[in-house]
Amino acid sequence: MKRPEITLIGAGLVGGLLATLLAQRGFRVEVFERRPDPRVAGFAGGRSINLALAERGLHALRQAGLAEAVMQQAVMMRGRMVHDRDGRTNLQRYGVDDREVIWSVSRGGLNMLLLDAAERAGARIHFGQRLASADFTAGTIDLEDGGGARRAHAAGLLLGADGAGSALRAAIDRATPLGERIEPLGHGYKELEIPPLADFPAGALAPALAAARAHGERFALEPNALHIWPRGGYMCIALPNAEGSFTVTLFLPNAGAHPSFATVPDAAAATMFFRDDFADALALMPRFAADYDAHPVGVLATLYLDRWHLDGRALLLGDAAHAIVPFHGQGMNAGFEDAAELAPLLDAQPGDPAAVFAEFERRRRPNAEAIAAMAIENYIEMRDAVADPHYLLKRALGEALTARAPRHYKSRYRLVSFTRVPYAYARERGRAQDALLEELLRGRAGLEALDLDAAASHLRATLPPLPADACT
Ligand code: FAD
Ligand code: 8R5
Repeated sequence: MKRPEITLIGAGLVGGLLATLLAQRGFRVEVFERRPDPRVAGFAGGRSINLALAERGLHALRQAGLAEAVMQQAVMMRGRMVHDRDGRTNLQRYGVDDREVIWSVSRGGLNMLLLDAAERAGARIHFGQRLASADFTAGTIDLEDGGGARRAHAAGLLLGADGAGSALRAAIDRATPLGERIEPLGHGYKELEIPPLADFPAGALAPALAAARAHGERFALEPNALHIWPRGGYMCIALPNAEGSFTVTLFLPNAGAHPSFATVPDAAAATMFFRDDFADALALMPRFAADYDAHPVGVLATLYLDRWHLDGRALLLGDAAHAIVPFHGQGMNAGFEDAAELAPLLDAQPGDPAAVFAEFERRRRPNAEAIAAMAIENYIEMRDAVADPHYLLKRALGEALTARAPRHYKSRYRLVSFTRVPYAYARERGRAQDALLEELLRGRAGLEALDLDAAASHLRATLPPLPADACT
């Protein structure tokens, strides 16, 4: 059957992977990317920004033959390292052992690896070409180069992987409204940095860290963890970079509370705030003040659409279709899962894109809605529940049930991060498991008087076994 030419907008993470998967299947793929080629220009200012890669994303990379190359530069994160106000730390493992971990990878490095792979597979990427508008009747798109010059281009099958601010989404919406709804979280974020130990100015390190540096240690914190400083209405996190630094992110309400970005507008206010709330982290950020003043406050919101495609002419995927808040570390993972699902569908039915797009939306949209909701819920869990006694008790009971009835109990976090069961299933199963934990714990402040074997029997009698693909 004749294969339509693909016109892909955006060579970010999802665009790069999708271009690779489609070109590997013999599609002719033209990609238009607004930004210059990062492999030539050097990546945005040289700041290290990282992302958490989990099983869904890793599996999609395996489909393209890229998982091994990505893992070369990845740093393992076994669990959450929780930092209390007094600087004490406690590791909460994500999974049962080191087979269930997430990975910190460099965004710039991953993007460049995907661009190389896409070109190797035969995709043609045109950098510095911004989609300005689309004419779906004429079948053309308008592209603008860096100098502002516009040209019309005959479009093939249009795929939009142009991110949360998607221009293709806006163009489709003008032709046929997509039912777009954007829900701001009301909190923003700011990126800061803990440099490698080697980069600390002389005398800026506490004696224990100075000694660690002398022994060749590169990291100022435990490298194999995702660090969290939960503080109730707000928090900091830190993810390790392979070169020894950590990217720190502060999440705060935008306004209407203290602390908020309104009441902590600059480095002077932020330094006082961090002395009170994040003293151990502040001591590891020699460039704190300059970073705080130089880096913008990032916006956090969830994007909901009623439709993801315009009949057989154009389809949105990745953040363009379902941008979510970051608290489950699943935005890229979900977008990679989109790409890995779309490529075989198109390959099987290249002559009927309208049917493929409808089927893709039918399969993916309920799951996008589920991970969007779980991501919002995980903010609450990360920023306060990780230090809440009732939460810790539920966690302990969950672990006891995991050991006694592994085919009937798997935490929602593990279903999301270490399996590929649909997100909507993970959310439903999580709800059912949570109700059972609450029932077992009613009126209790500890596990001492609870018969754990009887609890496991009750679980087996109450919930069906997990599906086979949730038991990896
Ligand atoms: P993007 O990666 O945003 O790529 C869109 C591309 O389209 C860009 O290259 C852009 O230049 C291009 N483009 C935009 N407009 C046009 C246009 N008009 N014409 C042509 N090209 C255009 N997800 C995780 O799974 N784990 C994490 O730990 C994680 N951490 C994150 C940390 C940060 C700081 C942020 C901001 C996000 C994080 N995410 C994480 C989410 C993840 O980054 C996104 O879900 C993912 O990048 C989506 O990929 P995408 O290709 O759809 O969009
Ligand atoms: N995204 C992440 C998790 C879950 C951690 C846990 C959370 C920063 C802008 Cl906030 C966040 C997670 O439940 O213990 N895994 O991966 C990544 C996260 O934030 C990323 C780095 C981020 C957007 C800023």
